[in-house]
Amino acid sequence: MANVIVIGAQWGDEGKGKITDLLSRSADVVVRPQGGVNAGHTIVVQGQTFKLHLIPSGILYPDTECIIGSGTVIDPKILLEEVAQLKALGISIDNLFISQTAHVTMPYHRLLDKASEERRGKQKIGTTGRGIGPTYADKSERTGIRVVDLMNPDDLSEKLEWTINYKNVILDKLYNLEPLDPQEVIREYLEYAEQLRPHVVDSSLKIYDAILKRKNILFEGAQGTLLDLDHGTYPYVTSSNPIAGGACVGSGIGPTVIDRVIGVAKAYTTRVGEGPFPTELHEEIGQLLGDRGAEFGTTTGRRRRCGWFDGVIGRYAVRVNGLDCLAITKLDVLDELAEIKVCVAYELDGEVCHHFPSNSSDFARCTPIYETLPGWQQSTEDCRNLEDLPKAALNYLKFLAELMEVSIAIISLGASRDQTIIVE
Ligand code: 2SA
Ligand code: MG
Repeated sequence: MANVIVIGAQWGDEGKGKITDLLSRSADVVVRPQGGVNAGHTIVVQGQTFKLHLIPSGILYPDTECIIGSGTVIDPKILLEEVAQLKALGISIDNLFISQTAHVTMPYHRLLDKASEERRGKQKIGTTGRGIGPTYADKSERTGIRVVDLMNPDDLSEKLEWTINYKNVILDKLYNLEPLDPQEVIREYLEYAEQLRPHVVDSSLKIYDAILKRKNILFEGAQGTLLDLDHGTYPYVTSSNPIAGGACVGSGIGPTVIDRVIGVAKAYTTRVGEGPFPTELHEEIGQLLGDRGAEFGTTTGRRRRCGWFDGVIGRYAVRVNGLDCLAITKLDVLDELAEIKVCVAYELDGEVCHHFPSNSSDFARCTPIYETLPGWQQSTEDCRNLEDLPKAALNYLKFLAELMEVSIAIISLGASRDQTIIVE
């Protein structure tokens, strides 16, 4: 197992939750390096569904240490709700650790996220409205509140009073919104602080300690490559770095300790929120994928946009993440189709384009060039070995692997832990 990064190779929701849950079995430590409560991982264990936003999926294993890393942004209210949900199901959270240098999402972040989306009108990003962008903006602007500030009531009061008075000007003058009462927010957050305190650690040190002890560490990315702030479809991206490099930054460790990077991709493509999506299907088949794949946002319940597999994006994900292999999820969703298309290149202004264009306006003009493959029109849900798969399904996977020049190590055929084929 060694030290592995699991990354989303598309626009998020690739099924990283299930894959990390599987790999967590052999992990001693699971780290969530970036993102916040915008993420949503659905895990089904023995018929029970867990929806996790911030807490790494490893929490379901009692002996796995779970660390929310310093590159994350933490909404304590939602984190504590998640904790309560787990405790109610009898799951211990003694193995949960929170980085003291992670940033904290405050009520004004949520308000500003929603207000700025509204103000953008047609230019809106389609954020989850969870205050993610504004929290990371404050981090960059160096006015953020960190977990360590929460742990020190005097510091917190001083910092928050100043910050809330400043944010109130923006809320009032720019958005005509009610100002926040600094004292009320301080009181609320100090209460959260006391509940979180036993879990707060120096996360980089804790991870390094695990590295020195040669423990197996799993870095669980949130969102996906195309939502990366630097390398995604800007501005229709999230405000963190979901690519493999971001896992090092968000954990406070160096790249030399990483042994393997696994990309997770659906057997088709989905996207939630605004922004270009060349292989999007607006009609029947898109509807079918959405229905069969139950494509609704875990956090917001929004219907996800669906389309064919995009090999250009796949190759891009291999490149920017340095992927060693892929996990292909939701293959079973394609079971009914007579024909399946795969985007092998784009057409851009009359030219064939094999690489993902880093210029957003070029990307928005790309149209897909497809190859059509035969479907298998039989259920794959109960396949447990490669030999069980219909020939056309094997061909489809082989086609994807050759197109992206990467091996496929895991195939997922449903939400349960056992609906999985491990190839190598
Ligand atoms: P934000 O809220 O600032 O991070 O939104 C910016 C863009 O990032 C997208 N984004 C996501 N895309 C897919 N899945 C995500 N998590 C949830 C899920 C989403 C949900 O698992 O389903 O429930 O709607 C996620 N989080 C952020 C977002 O759609 C914007 O395009
Ligand atoms: Mg998700």
